[in-house]
Amino acid sequence: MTDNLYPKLLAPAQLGDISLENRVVMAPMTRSRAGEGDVATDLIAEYYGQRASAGLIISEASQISPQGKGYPRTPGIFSAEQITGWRKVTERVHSEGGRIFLQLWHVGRLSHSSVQLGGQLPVAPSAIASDGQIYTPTGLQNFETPRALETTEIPAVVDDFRQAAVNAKEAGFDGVEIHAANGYIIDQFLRDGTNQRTDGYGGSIENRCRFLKEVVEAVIPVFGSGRTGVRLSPVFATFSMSDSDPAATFGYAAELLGKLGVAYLHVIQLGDEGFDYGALRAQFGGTYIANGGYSAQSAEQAIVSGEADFVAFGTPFIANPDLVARFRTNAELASFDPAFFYQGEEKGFTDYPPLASS
Ligand code: 8OZ
Repeated sequence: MTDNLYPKLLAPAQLGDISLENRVVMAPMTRSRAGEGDVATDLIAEYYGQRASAGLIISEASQISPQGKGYPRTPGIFSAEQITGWRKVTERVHSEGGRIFLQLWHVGRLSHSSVQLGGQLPVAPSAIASDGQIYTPTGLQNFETPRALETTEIPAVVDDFRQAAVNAKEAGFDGVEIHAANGYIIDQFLRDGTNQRTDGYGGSIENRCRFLKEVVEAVIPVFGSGRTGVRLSPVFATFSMSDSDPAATFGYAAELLGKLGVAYLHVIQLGDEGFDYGALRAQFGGTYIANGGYSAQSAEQAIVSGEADFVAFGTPFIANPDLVARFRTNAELASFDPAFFYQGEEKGFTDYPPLASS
């Protein structure tokens, strides 16, 4: 064993209410291997169990309701069978000494009537379609123009987030992360490119942040603020996402989340020349998880310099279940095969060996 080159990254640390073995977080990654009924399977339990040496695992996004689903084979967290499936995952991770949060997800407009109950249109803050196409059971299709939620319908969607958190607790998760990033429903409310509402949920930044606020306020009592995190992606531009003033919109959101006292803010730091993530972090004022293209070395540097408290790694965890051990021994990292990101069952999923047996 070589000297520990990453003494901060690999040291135990407190995140909200929980003690973590290290500051390496496994980022949420959709892998599209859920079973019948969008249930997490034994294979999924195996996959997360293999990665339990991460300080914290954040699960792949899990739809909070049938309406919140947009893609084939993503695991849900609303049915009894889904709770049972996820319980196998949490038991496996805990038996390996790990910690795992569930990511709560509603796709909003990034869905298709062919995957919605009764063939209904997907819902969103406003009736504005994303450019591009979506995978459906019958192949790639153009995104449809969603139906704008009535003001009176919004409390039920907020309550779906709360109930999903209750279900996550029943399934044995250590906490939840609210997915407010990557162009899904909360992000659609936050940004003025997708939110043109004229009620209390649109217009001003305060109004556009109201849905996020209500979701966070509904979820916090379930696990406590020390076990409730939020993920944002201020400059994510896929799926026609845009905002006229990301610094102001996300600055306000970060300050709001700081006041609400969530356990952490997890930020996908794309395009860092154009956006001041340091300012965002200061506006939040709490524990900050940085994500996006970090190496062990740059992660250590980010923690030492005070740029981040924890660093989330996504794709490095795909082919390196023992990523933390590899960092510790400065071992080479295996590379993943993107052909198996979203398909392949065990192939490209649970068949990447840890170093000792490779
Ligand atoms: C890749 C494919 C499908 C969904 C995200 C939940 O971007 C996702 C996702 C990623 O946050």
